[in-house]
Amino acid sequence: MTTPHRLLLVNGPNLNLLGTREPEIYGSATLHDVEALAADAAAAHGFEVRAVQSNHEGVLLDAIHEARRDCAGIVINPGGLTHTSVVLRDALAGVALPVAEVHISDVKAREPFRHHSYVADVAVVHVSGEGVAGYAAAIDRLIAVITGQAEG
Ligand code: CA2
Repeated sequence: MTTPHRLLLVNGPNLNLLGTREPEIYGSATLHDVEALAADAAAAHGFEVRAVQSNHEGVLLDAIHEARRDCAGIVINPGGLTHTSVVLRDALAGVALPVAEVHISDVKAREPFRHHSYVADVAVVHVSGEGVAGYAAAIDRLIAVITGQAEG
């Protein structure tokens, strides 16, 4: 089977609030801006993006499972689920697609409870603290892995 030129972009709980509160931490871009930026970054490499954001863990799991059918990789900002969710980690490990983990803020420079990620060791690309531009950086690096230009 040929590799699909499509990525799944997953934004977890509360990221629908981007651009409305806490701009000192998360900047002023909205979720819509992030999804447009991601689509542009992927298009530069001939890929498209299917974007999902949900405040419901099961919706995210279903989207991740579905990606097995027609996506080549997953870019995910799991939000607070990063620090709590074994089931999200199991879903990502279960679909066996390359994963890029993105955080807008520098999680290692924040509260200690944000320092551990259940997703980190199932991801091949990690971007944290680069603001929303980090989504584009993660997409560039993930596509390099998918196309064999970088090691996963
Ligand atoms: O820095 C990130 O991208 C985070 O994944 C964002 C999560 C946080 O729990 C992680 O530790 C780091 C929080 C997402 C909530 O986003 C909001 C955006 C604007 C206003 C309120 C919340």
